[in-house]
Amino acid sequence: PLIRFDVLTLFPNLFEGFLSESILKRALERNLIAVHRHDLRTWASNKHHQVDDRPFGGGPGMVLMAPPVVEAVEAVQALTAPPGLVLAMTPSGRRLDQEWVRRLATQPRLILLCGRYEGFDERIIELLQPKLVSIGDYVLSGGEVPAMVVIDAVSRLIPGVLGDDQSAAEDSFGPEGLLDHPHYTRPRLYRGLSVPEVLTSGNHAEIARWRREQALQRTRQRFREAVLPTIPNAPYGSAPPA
Ligand code: 6GU
Repeated sequence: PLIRFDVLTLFPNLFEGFLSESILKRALERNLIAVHRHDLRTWASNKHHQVDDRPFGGGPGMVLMAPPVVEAVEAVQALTAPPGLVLAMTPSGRRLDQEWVRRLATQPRLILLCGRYEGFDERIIELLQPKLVSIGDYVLSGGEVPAMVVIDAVSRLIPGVLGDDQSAAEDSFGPEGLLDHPHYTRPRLYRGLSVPEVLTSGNHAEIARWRREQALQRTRQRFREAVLPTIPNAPYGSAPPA
């Protein structure tokens, strides 16, 4: 495989459907990628197979304990070389973007550590020095969905994973950082809405020009939307504060 993912999680079954359909399924079958799941509970040492505990200092929720997690990562890294880059999935991490995804796709091996509950015991972070990854500014109940996001986004950049009729090069956030242009397929007319004439003209230079202009417009529009909401809950496009 061109890249190997090792996922450490309390819920390995959550990945079942994700890995057994469509693009990921095909990439696994063709040995372009490998995904190995490891149940963190395997490394629980105490008699209750406990991997989480109440926070020192009080407060709600449970904290993932350092010993099982650190030992799990070390054991998984020792399975095969190279040790791999460790990514800990946490909402307090650095926000994942396409540029980071492209860099991750150059790695031979990624170790994805999925948290649950209130978070990781901080000594896990100190001892393993993982890269902390968030997929956006909202809170999920665990790192499994974010780990799937990383596996999906990275895998589709691995040569051969996307079919001939697919392409990563023309996606949103390509080299120029532009959003993708609009797409149309049959039928030509649907509920009074027609396909822009240029797309059926056969003029490929004109089509390329139109698509680029649309991509630029969309990117400008989204940039305007992104900077405006200085007023809490102000609708997008409303007047900026004086
Ligand atoms: Cl990586 N984990 C959790 N639990 N919530 C998140 C996240 C990660 N990224 C955004 N929200």
